[in-house]
Amino acid sequence: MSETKSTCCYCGVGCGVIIEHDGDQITGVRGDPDHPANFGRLCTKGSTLHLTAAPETLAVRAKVPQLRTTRDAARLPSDWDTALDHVAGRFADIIRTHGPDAVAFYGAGQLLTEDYYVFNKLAKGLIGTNNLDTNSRLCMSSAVAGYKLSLGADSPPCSYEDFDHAGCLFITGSNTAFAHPIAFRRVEDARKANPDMKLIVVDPRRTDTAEAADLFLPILPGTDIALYNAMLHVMLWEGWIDQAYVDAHTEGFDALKKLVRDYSPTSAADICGIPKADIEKAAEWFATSSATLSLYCQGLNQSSSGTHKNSALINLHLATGQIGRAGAGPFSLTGQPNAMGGREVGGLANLLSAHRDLANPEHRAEVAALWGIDDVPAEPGKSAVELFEAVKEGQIKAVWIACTNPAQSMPDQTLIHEALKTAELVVVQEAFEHTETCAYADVLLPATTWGEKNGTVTNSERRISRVQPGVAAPGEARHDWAIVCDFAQRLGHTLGKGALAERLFAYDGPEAIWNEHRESTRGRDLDITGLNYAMLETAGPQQWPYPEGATGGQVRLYEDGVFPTPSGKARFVVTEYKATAEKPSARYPLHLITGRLRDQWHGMSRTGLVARLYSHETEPLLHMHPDDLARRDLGNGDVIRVKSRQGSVVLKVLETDTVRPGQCFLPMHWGGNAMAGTLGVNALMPSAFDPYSKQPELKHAAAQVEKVTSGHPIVAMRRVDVTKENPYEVMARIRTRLAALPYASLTLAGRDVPVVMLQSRVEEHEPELINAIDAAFSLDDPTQALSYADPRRDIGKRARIDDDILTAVRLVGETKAAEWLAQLMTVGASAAPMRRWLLAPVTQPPEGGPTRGKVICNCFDISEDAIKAAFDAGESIEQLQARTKCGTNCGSCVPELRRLKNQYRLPA
Ligand SMILES: Nc1nc2c(c(=O)[nH]1)N[C@H]1C(S)=C(S)[C@@H](COP(=O)(O)OP(=O)(O)OC[C@H]3O[C@@H](n4cnc5c(=O)[nH]c(N)nc54)[C@H](O)[C@@H]3O)O[C@H]1N2
Ligand SMILES: Nc1nc2c(c(=O)[nH]1)N[C@H]1C(S)=C(S)[C@@H](COP(=O)(O)OP(=O)(O)OC[C@H]3O[C@@H](n4cnc5c(=O)[nH]c(N)nc54)[C@H](O)[C@@H]3O)O[C@H]1N2
Ligand code: SF4
Ligand SMILES: [Mo]
Repeated sequence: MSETKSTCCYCGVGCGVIIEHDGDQITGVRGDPDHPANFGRLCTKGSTLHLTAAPETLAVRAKVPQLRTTRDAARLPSDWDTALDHVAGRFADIIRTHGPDAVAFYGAGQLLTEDYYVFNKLAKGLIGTNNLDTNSRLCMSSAVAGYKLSLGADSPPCSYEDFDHAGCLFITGSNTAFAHPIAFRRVEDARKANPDMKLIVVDPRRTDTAEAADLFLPILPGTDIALYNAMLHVMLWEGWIDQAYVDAHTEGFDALKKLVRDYSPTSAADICGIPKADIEKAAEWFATSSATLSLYCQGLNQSSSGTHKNSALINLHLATGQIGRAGAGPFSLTGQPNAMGGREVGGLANLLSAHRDLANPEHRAEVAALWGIDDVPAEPGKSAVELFEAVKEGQIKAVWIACTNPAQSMPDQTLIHEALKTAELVVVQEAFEHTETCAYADVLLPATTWGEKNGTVTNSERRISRVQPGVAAPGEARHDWAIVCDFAQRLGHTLGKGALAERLFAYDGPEAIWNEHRESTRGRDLDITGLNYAMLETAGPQQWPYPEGATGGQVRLYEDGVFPTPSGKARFVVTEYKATAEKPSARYPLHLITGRLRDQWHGMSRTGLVARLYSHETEPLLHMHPDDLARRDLGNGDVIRVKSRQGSVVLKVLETDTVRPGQCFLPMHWGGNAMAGTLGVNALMPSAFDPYSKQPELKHAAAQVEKVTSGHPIVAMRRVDVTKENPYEVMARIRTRLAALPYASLTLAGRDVPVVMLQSRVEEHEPELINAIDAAFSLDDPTQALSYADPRRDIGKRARIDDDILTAVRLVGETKAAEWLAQLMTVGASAAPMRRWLLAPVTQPPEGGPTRGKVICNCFDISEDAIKAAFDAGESIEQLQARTKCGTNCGSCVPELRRLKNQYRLPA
């Protein structure tokens, strides 16, 4: 057995992990006690990383290049030479005929810095197009634009250790407890050490993060700017402005002062739907605390006024001098593990290497000189939404997608799917071949992924960590940077620029690429010329800037009050409040919000492989307030159709008072794979975007909800013994048989033994469809199954027991027992005592069989019912933890334990 130090491939907290392996197979993972982001801790996702690399997951890995030469043909296994020569030939043809802007690249903040760097150089340096954008456009581009507008550079000024020095923490548009769990553990620690610290949380929903707040502001969605402007209004009125700081280090305050006169707390209370007194209290705590740190994420960025939301918040820091000191500053949390690294190398259609701007001719000349080429194209490239629009319009003929799944994650999925159908050539560079986007690939290039890759990433606090391989690539998969460099040289030769391409892409490994990137930062705000790979390995991860000769990275920026603007002063931005692009109307009365679940990652290509990561939220569910359900005569668990102006999806409804009446919440993870028959959640989202950052408004849509009453419910489930069968192959088989269903939810359940779960409605009694489902669930042999049929009532049921364990069930027409049957199956208890009840219409077996509610503590498998029972019996959180260990490992569920103990009510 060996161990390799690396970094978690999920969120921007950037936790260090130690990969346990035998050289061939990853066997375990634990937190790296020496890593300064997490000091040994991991959340539910990080601590199950090894399960995403279990032997059976090889079934869904992309392992060999695949190719089809005509659209109607099936993709066939190929080899690297054939696949890359084919793509080089097609790219060269298109570039020669239509110019370099007829091709485009769409990447991701999950690529390593080295991968990103060569993609950028391929597009902007060799081909001569700036059509290189990434999913960071959906994620961080408003934060980038906000920092640059207000402070002059895209450099988050804070660090995690600032949590320990803050007197007031202002968390807005961030569900830190779910999306940056280990950062939230550090916030919890800081509050324990400093009980006087005030925590303010701004979120339309009562999230687990909000549950922990001293002051919770459940603003109406999209109304942030009105709130921040009103807070500034109060600060001015009360004399809480740090005038000396404003005078010495900022400009533009007068124009802003004029604007915020109109934002009285009374008018903002009305716009935001919160009490005036709470706005005043928030302003007081923010302005008068010893140090105020704000943490923010997609609740600000993913908005049609995302840039100004960022700037309106930064305005508050500048006006009160809450910046450039320990514990103070505007701290944008990055989403993806290398969202920051992508920005460093200029991986967006409007950026260039080392925080340079494409629009700046000097910057273009500097990069051209660094690369040894004549020039970098001046014409800005297309941003994500514009890029896919251009693909659909036929302006862009070939699109190369790497490390992202736009056929799930982009807004307006109808447009995206049409674009991918229209494109002349779609190249997909992926680690897992079961994503929605792979279905459109003409060429699928298999990439290595976490556990196999080698390079660096930068986390939210500007800290660069090494990513190192424990095991070899599966099949013929190659590293992303290597695929790009190989392709670049082939394309160069085809285009008659062979010598140039060979020179530009002559790297013998990721370190050579990183060293070139390092050189590009010399003298810039993110200067890392004092670092090298060996240092990152021996001295550990380091923060930038870290120029040559420095003895350490910089923990905090702007301590001297000098900002990277022409005048050296930070800028107040006049930020006017504008409503979300989509507003509820009589026809679409609900404000739909999207966001994240604790245990799933984006389109679920990785977390969706791990059965236990479904136990916290088992299936696609629309979260709705009880009043809204009652108004529509809906009950918890009813099947509904959600419609927006863009599209519709069918799923179940979850009754919850964590959203206010008039709003509803949909997790962003469920795509067309999990919600078969639909285009997934983002079928509903509009592609309106912020004018400065071009980041789409993925958080907000107007929606209506109606009950689906046609047809009969069907539930089918099957326990998969991974030593005999592959669960993902079982799911794939089921998926191919689902074509006849109008919609279906296809998920996993269970813990050590996965259970495949299908839920849908069949329009009428369709024996062929039901036979097909029975076949997929191993229920087609009547001699092997218990059955019950009442054709006149359209009820039919089957159950199968193998070795005294319930292994498969299918219920049509009447599905009351589905929940406890699933429980019985996942637990794998003896089916004998339940045998008489397996096909009965009972929500609970009379013997009091297993029902437990959702699993709250994933580490120790402890359910909501058990926790509620303990609290009902008078146990404290500490007593529960002492007895069951609940929440004592990764701690991800501690906020939820607190919520169950102490419910907070939202205003109507
Ligand atoms: N578990 C998990 N963690 C993740 C990820 C994941 O997929 N799963 N993805 C990572 C990535 S890439 C990202 S970008 C981050 C995202 O991290 P976050 O932004 O923290 O997560 P979200 O749940 O998308 O949105 C945060 C909150 O914004 C609130 N919100 C919605 N509209 C508004 C508004 O108008 N104003 C305010 N103030 N709040 C609003 C939502 O209710 C939600 O609770 O998470 C990272 N971490
Ligand atoms: N409605 C709504 N939509 C949203 C959001 C929201 O809040 N609401 N959030 C948006 C945000 S912030 C983000 S960041 C996006 C995320 O959206 P995506 O970028 O689509 O998210 P992932 O599913 O993480 O896609 C990454 C893909 O890369 C593959 N992969 C993993 N490792 C590697 C590797 O090393 N190399 C290669 N080549 N491939 C690899 C994975 O299998 C996966 O398919 O979603 C956005 N969409
Ligand atoms: S908080 Fe969780 S998901 Fe994020 S880096 Fe750490 S272990 Fe990974
Ligand atoms: Mo993101």
